[in-house]
Amino acid sequence: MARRTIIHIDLDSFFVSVEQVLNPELQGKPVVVGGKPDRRGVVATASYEARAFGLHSGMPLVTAVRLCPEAIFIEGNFTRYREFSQRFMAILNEFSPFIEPMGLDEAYLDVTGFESIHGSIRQMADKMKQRIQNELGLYASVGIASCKVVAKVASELSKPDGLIEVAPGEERDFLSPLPVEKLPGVGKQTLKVIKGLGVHTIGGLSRMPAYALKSHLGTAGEMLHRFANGIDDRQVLPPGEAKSISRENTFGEDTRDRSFLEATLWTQSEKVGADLRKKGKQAKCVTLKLRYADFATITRSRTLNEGVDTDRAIFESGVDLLKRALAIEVQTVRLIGIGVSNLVEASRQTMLFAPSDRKLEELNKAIDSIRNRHGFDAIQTGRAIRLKDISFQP
Ligand code: TTP
Ligand code: MG
Repeated sequence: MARRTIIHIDLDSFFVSVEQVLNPELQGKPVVVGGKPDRRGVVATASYEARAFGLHSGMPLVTAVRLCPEAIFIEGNFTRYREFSQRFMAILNEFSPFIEPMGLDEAYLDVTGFESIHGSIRQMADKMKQRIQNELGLYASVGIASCKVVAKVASELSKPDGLIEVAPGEERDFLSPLPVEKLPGVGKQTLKVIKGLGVHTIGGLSRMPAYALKSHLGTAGEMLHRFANGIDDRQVLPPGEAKSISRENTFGEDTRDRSFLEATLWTQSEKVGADLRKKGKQAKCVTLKLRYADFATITRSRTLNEGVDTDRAIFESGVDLLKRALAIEVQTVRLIGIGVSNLVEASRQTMLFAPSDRKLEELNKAIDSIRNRHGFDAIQTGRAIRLKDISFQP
């Protein structure tokens, strides 16, 4: 994948800071948004002055008042926060159209190549911070790196009012000494497992064999291993851009007929593949969904090393997942579906593929173009013949 530059930006103590902007008397004081301390409830956020007393998001208010009796407790007003959030996102939008908001006060921006406009990405980030401060009165922290996970860790580490830029090639060295809980994706349960393996730093995690993490944590383990090594090819996805594409069908009658299930899967794979190619994307994850006669619904996913966009590749992963699922389940199937996710830009290096893959790609393109002109049913491909009496939604 070509080198990218990603910014992660997150406002400091967001809810509290908005309250402090609207009521300057609160500035410089320990302030908590979350509710009155005489009620049950938790801290939504605490000002940095209150954090110095050990207060943090999620802490019961009764604990917060015990640790910091002089704190000022505010109920909060979500409408106000949403309005500040919209103004924050509007400022970011002026810097890059490639922006993925995460909640109200945080976003990723793809700013690859934007240094020419601003001198450097760091200067660009400084301008963003300055405008947010001038126009909203809020402070933001920024991480700049070659991928999302490193940018996110960098902005967290820089808080408050900070900026950390991790140079390309320095990702691993940057992450390595940090405690493993700083890595996004490491929640409470995962942390227990990882510490049980004697690992305490992100560097320690990066040196574990990937298969060992997989055996303890499943596919999440593989992802964390990549993250710990500073590898993360997740794209910055503006809202509205599909994060997954899928098709599913419920049968009139439950079945375990393997060739019928596979034929259905094939037709679904063709539709998913066509959507994927239309968007110019490839998928790095294929998910099979099954609902059994008793309505129990399962999904089984496979993560792929390379992005795929051919019908065949999607189908083959799906069939393999189907075989495994049916091997351990005796019930008949009511619903089958297939989806793809973890979408990446389609690489334009088709010439590097094996000739047989190239042929497949060309075949898919030819079929796509006939179907675009004459409708999906204009062509029936081999496996789908078994389905001739069944009509599908497009
Ligand atoms: P965060 O960005 O996680 O926290 P923050 O902005 O308050 O502080 P900082 O980024 O400087 O560490 O969350 C943004 C807002 O979301 C936060 O102001 C309040 C709200 N929130 C909750 O309501 N409950 C929570 O558990 C968390 C973590 C946040
Ligand atoms: Mg924040």
